[in-house]
Order: sequence, then structure tokens, then C-alpha cells
Amino acid sequence: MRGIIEKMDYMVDLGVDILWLNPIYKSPNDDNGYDISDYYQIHEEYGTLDDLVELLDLLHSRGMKLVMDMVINHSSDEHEWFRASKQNDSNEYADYYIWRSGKSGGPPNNWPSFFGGSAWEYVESRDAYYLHLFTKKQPDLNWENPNVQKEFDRILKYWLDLGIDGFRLDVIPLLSKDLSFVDSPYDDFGDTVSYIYSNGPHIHKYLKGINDRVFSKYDILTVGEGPGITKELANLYVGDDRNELDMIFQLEHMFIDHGPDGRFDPKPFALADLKALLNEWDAAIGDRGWLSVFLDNHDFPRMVSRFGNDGPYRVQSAKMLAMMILTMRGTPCIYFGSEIGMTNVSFPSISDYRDVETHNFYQLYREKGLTEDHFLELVERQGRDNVRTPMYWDASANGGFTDGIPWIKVNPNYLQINVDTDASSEDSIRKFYKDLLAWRKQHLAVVYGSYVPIWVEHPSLFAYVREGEKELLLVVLNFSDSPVQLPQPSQVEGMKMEISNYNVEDNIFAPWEGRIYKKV
Ligand code: TEU
Repeated sequence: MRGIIEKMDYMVDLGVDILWLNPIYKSPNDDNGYDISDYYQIHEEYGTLDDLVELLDLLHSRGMKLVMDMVINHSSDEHEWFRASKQNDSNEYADYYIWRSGKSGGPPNNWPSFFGGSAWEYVESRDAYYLHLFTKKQPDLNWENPNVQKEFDRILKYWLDLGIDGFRLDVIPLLSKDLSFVDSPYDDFGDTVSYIYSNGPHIHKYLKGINDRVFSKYDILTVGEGPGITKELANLYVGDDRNELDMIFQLEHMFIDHGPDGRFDPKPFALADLKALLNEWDAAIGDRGWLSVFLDNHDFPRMVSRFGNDGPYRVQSAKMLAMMILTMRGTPCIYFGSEIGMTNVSFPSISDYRDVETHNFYQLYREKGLTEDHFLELVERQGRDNVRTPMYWDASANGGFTDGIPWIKVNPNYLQINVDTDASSEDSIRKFYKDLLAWRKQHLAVVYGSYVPIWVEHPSLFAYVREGEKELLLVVLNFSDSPVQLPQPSQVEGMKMEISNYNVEDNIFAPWEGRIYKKV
């Protein structure tokens, strides 16, 4: 947090409004803080509670807000609740988690963990299995238990009374499971998430309860991370008449290239698939709900590597992707480093990676006979550590991130991709973000306007119209390495080009060229 305080001017100057911090609570870091062992303590490696209060006051004084990450689906197995719960089935915490006896010595059913292997772990002292949809050090909490609900009312109020401005709620649709625990009939992980783990029978009762007892008492923002929330169910979470959440991160596009075995079983996808998916989501949410718009975060590869071109067109495609996330309908979420076009990383050895998901699947794939080199290719393309290397401020040691030893290696390309080098370039990506963010604040059609996709069948262009009370905007984005002819030049007649990453106004879109037009 001292580092964020030190770089406050950098964020304010960029023009962002809200800072989302991944979990900073006490944690053994089995899953980088998404395994909380004390919900009321700040993990000392991030600083102290005083540091957080100083950061919060500084953000507020600069007109910004702080949204903290909250993980209420599971805790760490080192939390005092679980330490007690696993002792026996009679103490007050016995039913804070989900325990079941096995079937003929095996787990209660075939549910897989997100992070490989069974979602059940046996504990001798209870002669029973507990459910963990993530690592075995992340036991799922039993939200059927009113005492669990009361615990989290207190926890959420504690942080809100400290003055934070909202929560990003981890894996929120998983809180309620179908407790019949029938075997999953799916061998496709994605379907298991969507139809078995998510959107359980009591999820809306739980969320309405939390909103009624806690969130509704504060002027805050709530955003739920929504693995498994489908288009058809989304407005049950964010509909303006639902009193549950303000918005969700829908993840369907994040899974677009995941094969049946998940992220390390990648499959190809076309722009047409991405366009169709995002357009269907906008139509499903419509005017009644609200989404956050993003193309990467701490769980998915760098967007310029995954959806752009991090080679010869890194700068242009980074800017074009920014135009998309900052003009689609919804609240944009910019992951740190996107503003300087940070890319995926390629470490030479599996020991250079830190992510538990990567290591778990590495073991599983090695057991299946895959070589380290083959798995490293999958990690370079799909792994979460791609987005978890440090921020690069300059070309000094460790990118100026620390004069200590960073918890994970830096990307060797930090010598070319860092804030200082970007700032000295006439093609600065960060300056493009800054100008676009400032422009966005002056054109509220991007915030409140309608969203109408056009040229939906075009294989390379992603184009849509945003129309508000006072203005009509047309966004045209070339998601390809090739020049593309504008399909209907008449479409831009009577339009003025407001924003472009090439600043050329003809009928040919250069590779990764984006333009925002305004009807005059
Ligand atoms: O992620 C859960 C989730 O569904 C996706 O982000 C993705 O499936 C996951 O990264 C596994 O591939 C949330 C957090 O964002 C993630 O960092 C945590 O590891 C996870 O929950 C468990 O808390």
C-alpha cells in the first residue's frame, strides 16, 4: 500500500475514478490472498491498517474511491473457524463449512475443483470430506448456516464503516450449491461451473439478505464476479428491481477459448464469436441491468496478447482494445499495466511460476505424460501469472518496482515496456488512455447511451453505435493484422472523427485501427 500511495499521482493523472484492490487481508497466500485466514486483519506484507486508512483518505482527497475484494464463498483452511470445524461435528463452527461422508471410501461425488483434482478433501478427525471448489486450502463456507451469514454481515460492515466505497465479490454465484450433491453429468468443466456450481437454489435469498442488512445502508458500489452466471440469469443479479448487486463481471468471454478441460485445454475462437457473445450479453442486460466491461484481469492473460497483437502491432492494438473497453456499454475496468501495453510473460522453467492453479495442472498434465516444455507453452498462453508480474515504472532493476527481490520475476521485456519508455514515445499508450478517459467523461452517450451493433457479420470489424440524448457515436475497430475496407462509407458521412489510434481518415482501416466518430 505504501507503493500505491507513492504512485497516487500516476493514477490521478491517468484519470481513473476507482481503485479495485485484490484481497489484502491476512492469508497464507495459497491462492494469492483469495484464501483469507483473518477477515479483520491486513496482511503485513501489504502494510498496516494505518496504511490502508492513509491510502483511503488520499484517494478520497483526490476524488477517487476504493473498492476492496471480498471472498465470502470460502475461507482459508488456516482460519480459526476451519481449524475448529475440522476437529469434530459438535463445536460451534462444525457447520460453518460443507462436510459430507464419503461413498465407499471415496468422495461424496465426482465434482472437480477449479484447480484440478477432486473438490472434496478427507479429514481423519471428522471422518468426513469437506467441499473446496478451489484449492484444498480454500474450504467452501456453508451459507445455509445463519451464523455464517451473521459473520459476514459484521465483516462487511467493519470495512464499510472504515470508509471504503464498495466491494468486488469473489465467485458470488457459487455461494448457494445444490446440496443434493448429485454427480455432475458433465465432463465439460464450463458446463459444471454454469449448471452445477453456480446460481444455486438460495443465491438470490442470500444476496437480497446481504443487500438489505448491509449494502443498502451505505452509498457504495458492489460488483460480483460471476463465473457461471448466464445471459438468461444475469438480470436476476443486477436488474434495477432486484436489490442485489450493482453490476457483475460476466466471465463468458473470458472462457471463450477454454476447451472441455479448462484454460490449459485451449481452443481457437474467431472475432465473430467474441462479437456475438458480447452483443448477446448487452442485449440480455439491456436497460435493466449493468455490466463491467473488461478484457483482462488478475485471472486471465494480458489482453494485448490474448485479443490484440503483442508483436509488431502491440502499440496500435493496445490502443484499439482500450477504445473497446472504454466505449462498450458498462463500467470499464482497466487492469494495471494495460495502459502501457504490458504483455504476457514467458518464463523458462515451471519453477519461475507462482500460481497454484498453474502448478496443480502442471502436476496433472505431467501425470498424463505431457512434457514440461509442452505445458510451459500452455502456461505462456493461458496462465494467470501472465498478468501477475510486477508493474514496470522504468528500465532500472526490477522495472523500478522494488529494490528488494520481487515475489515473482519481472517480464524481461520491461526494458522496452515501462512507464518511462512509454512516456518518452510519441506513440505513448498511456497518453492515449489518458486522453480517451478524459474524452469519455465529456461524452456521456458512452455511459448512458443505447448500444446497437452494426456490420455484425464482418469477420474483422467490431462496430457499434452509442446514442444518447445529445449525441450519436460510431465506434469502428479492426481486430485484425490486415487492412480492411470500410463496408459502408456512407455510414460515416456527416460524422466527425473524434478519436483514432492512427489519425488517418480514409476508407481503409489499417491493422488494429480503431476510430470513434461523432455525428455532427
Ligand atoms: O476466480 C474464480 C473464477 O471463476 C475465474 O476467475 C477462473 O475460473 C479462475 O481464475 C480459475 O481459472 C476468483 C478469483 O478471481 C481468483 O483469483 C481466485 O483464484 C478464485 O476466485 C478463488 O477465490
